[in-house]
Amino acid sequence: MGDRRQRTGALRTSLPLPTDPAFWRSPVRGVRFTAVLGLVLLAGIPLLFVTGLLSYAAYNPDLTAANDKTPAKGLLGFYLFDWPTDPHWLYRLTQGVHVTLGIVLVPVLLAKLWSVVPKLFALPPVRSAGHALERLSLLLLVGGALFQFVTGLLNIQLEYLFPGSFYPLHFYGAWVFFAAFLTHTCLRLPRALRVLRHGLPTAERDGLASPEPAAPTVSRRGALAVVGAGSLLLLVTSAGRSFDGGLRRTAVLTPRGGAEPAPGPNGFQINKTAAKAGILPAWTGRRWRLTVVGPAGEVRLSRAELLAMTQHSAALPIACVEGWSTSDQWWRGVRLRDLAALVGHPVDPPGVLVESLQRGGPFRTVGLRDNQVRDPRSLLALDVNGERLSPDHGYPARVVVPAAPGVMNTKWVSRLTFGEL
Ligand SMILES: Nc1nc2c(c(=O)[nH]1)N[C@H]1C(S)=C(S)[C@@H](COP(=O)(O)O)O[C@H]1N2
Ligand SMILES: [Mo]
Repeated sequence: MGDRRQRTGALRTSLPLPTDPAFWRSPVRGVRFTAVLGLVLLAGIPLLFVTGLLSYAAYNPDLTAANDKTPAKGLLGFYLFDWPTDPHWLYRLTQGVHVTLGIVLVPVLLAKLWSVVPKLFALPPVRSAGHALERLSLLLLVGGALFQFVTGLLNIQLEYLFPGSFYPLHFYGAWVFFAAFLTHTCLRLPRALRVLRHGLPTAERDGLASPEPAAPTVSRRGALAVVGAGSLLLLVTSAGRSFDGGLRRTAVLTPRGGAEPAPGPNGFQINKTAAKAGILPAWTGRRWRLTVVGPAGEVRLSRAELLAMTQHSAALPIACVEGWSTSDQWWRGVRLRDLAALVGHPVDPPGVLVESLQRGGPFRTVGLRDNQVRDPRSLLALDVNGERLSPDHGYPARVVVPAAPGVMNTKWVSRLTFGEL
């Protein structure tokens, strides 16, 4: 014992190395602190995983190649199902939870990683084959966690940083991370619960608590409170972007928070403006026609002709994959199923391929499933909130579908092809 103290003492006066347990001096570290944070993540991360999988299902990726951002998914798509149209706020809820929870868990994740960092440097690096395997699973766990949180946060903060490639990165990353997370939970949960209930057996060193702790500046409970306060702060500065008006103003930390872009009926949030999407005013003027295609042939309709058809209203939100959403807007226009009837599908219309005037970009075309086309609230909207659509919200016409991700509400529609997906 005396030997050891001398040795570490000598090391520290020359060069304190992170591989020396005494290098880590915070008195906050310890298996209890780590276990509490671990349990919070145990509650949160499965919910992140499930809402993330739902987000992928909501794109209806099996319907058409246009919807599928991870075509090589193979068996990982085993759980896919037809995304419903009820309740109409479904995606607003699942994706709002996914993104907001991801933001809120950041302090917990960082604190958890901080609490176990001495183990990263512990010597010897590998004690046995089992230990080697465990460390490998930790590499996937820590790497996976950082990867998922960083790609998710970058995607919501800098929208188009990795257009298209975000989906495969985040989807495959999720499976790797969750597999490692499950393994880790099976290995560590019993011990974490035991420690929280009965404390650590006195003879045991946990490898986390500092052998020579510095004088405390904060208690463990205080440190947990700081982490909790950080999460709470992130919650109250980001959750508001799933609402309108005053609540949205509280979301000062994330895009689509703060004030609405403009006053008036068309003043709600815009994902991509017409200018940004490269929509030229000449394409949307009087010469614009909607082409509708079905077994009975092709019909071309002007906006005036669409307005002369029976108009229907639906109160539906815009709910973006990036986690922001609007409350229900009053859309008015022609039912998708009425357009299907025009081209040879008088009853039980099939799905439809929607195309935009937009020349490129990942969202210029999307497939909608038959249940979405058949829903009487699914519209080719011409007006919103009692006014004609603004250019940025998709003038001359856009699709709105209940419960669907914003991505499926194609703006500046040019062509609807029923039945061919
Ligand atoms: N043609 C086209 N339609 C589009 C998009 C786009 O980039 N191009 N973005 C989609 C996305 S990601 C969202 S969230 C909604 C946003 O609709 P809004 O701008 O009217 O709020 O439009 C969708 N429709
Ligand atoms: Mo979106």
